[in-house]
Amino acid sequence: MNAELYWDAASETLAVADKRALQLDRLRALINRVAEVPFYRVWLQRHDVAAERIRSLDDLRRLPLTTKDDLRRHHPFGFLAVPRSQLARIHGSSGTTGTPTFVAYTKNDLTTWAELCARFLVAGGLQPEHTVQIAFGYGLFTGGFGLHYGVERVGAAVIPAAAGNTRRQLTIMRDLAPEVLICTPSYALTIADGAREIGMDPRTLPIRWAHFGGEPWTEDLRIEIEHQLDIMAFNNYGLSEVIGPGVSGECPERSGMHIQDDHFLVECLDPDTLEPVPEGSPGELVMTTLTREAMPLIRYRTRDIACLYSDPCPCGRTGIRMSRVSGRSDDMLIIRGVNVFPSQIEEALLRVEGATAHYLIEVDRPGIRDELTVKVELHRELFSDRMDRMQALRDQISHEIQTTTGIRAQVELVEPRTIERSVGKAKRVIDRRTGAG
Ligand code: DLL
Repeated sequence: MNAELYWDAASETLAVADKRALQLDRLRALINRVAEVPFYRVWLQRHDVAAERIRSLDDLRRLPLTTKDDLRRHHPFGFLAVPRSQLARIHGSSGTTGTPTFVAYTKNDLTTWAELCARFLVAGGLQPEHTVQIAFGYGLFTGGFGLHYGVERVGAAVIPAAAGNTRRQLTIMRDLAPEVLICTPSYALTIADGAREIGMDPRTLPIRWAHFGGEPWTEDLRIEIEHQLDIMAFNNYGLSEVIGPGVSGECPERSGMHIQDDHFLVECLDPDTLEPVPEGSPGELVMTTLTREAMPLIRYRTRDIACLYSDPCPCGRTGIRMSRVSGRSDDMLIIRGVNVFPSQIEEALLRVEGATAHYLIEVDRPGIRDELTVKVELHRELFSDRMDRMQALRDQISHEIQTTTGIRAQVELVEPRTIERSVGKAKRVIDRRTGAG
């Protein structure tokens, strides 16, 4: 085993049987810790569940699920398992849907968090001699600070550029020559666009590796960004309630993100029946934080839809892998009775030469029928006055969308730079049927 390929080889390659034993020990300790949280204490007493009666990991299914609404109902500190005096930091979830919730960390939680980020950063090529530009929001969002301390833990230099001000990002990149970029995938596209706007070829930027996360993206978008910036891009996943970034990340195989399952137990459930789905089938990820001190969560419903794979990975890491997140169960659009995820539309668009990854999905219901409109920016050179060419492109995109989703969509081709650029999480959907969006 080449220890340089790992940050913490012993933990990352822990034999599966040993990991199960560790998970079980940690689960029992967790049950004792959450007894400090009234929400869990009441439940455990009512169902007569105690740590010593947890005999196997399957007993996890006897424990309650926790939802975002539960967190909201006990806002702001109802889920704390330690006295407030022991808190070292408080972050907030981005509040993609509804009001934000707060997440608290002890000093040990912050150390664990940095370790977990270090693991996936090193798996994706980060070395102590590198310089890293972090273009995630700093502040309540967990992306900036979470990755910042992960990079420092590895011993690399951080440029805390934060999100936005694309011109300045480019100047920093040009002057300080970081090898690694960290941001959302949609912001990477904005950076590439910004470079072209000032007459710079984005492929000549010094960046060689990137770690993208914080929002769903497709494999086709990876290919597109890697081509535009001439980089190698890695995916990492996390959510504030569970810790932030660091829940899972890709290894050099890039065939799924290894969940750091010595710290997070993951289940994949049918979101309606809450029964486990077969391995490799899409379901909602449900996470139990095995080591969090300040705000441990049992069976937290992430709403993220993905598949799990437990077959061995050639990289030697034993963490179970998750697929890309295809969408959130609450982002899923139901259009004329058909379930459609924005990621399917992205996949369809990127199959068409000439279409860019800048798109907006609009859903209306003018009468009784749902209408789906997809606005797509075209590459400048393809935007033309020739009606027949534009019509052919529109038809092709519409055909791809129909093949992928089963839904016929109106396609509007729009000029370059008419769709608002993201500096963080991209907004892809406007749903006017509910008054939301
Ligand atoms: O976005 C944490 C994070 C920051 C992860 C930076 C990775 C990098 P929240 O703001 O609470 O936390 O949003 C969490 O974002 O439930 C997913 O729906 C989505 N998400 C995060 N990473 C990915 C990813 C951070 N790699 C929500 N692919 C999650 C798809 C992702 N979706």
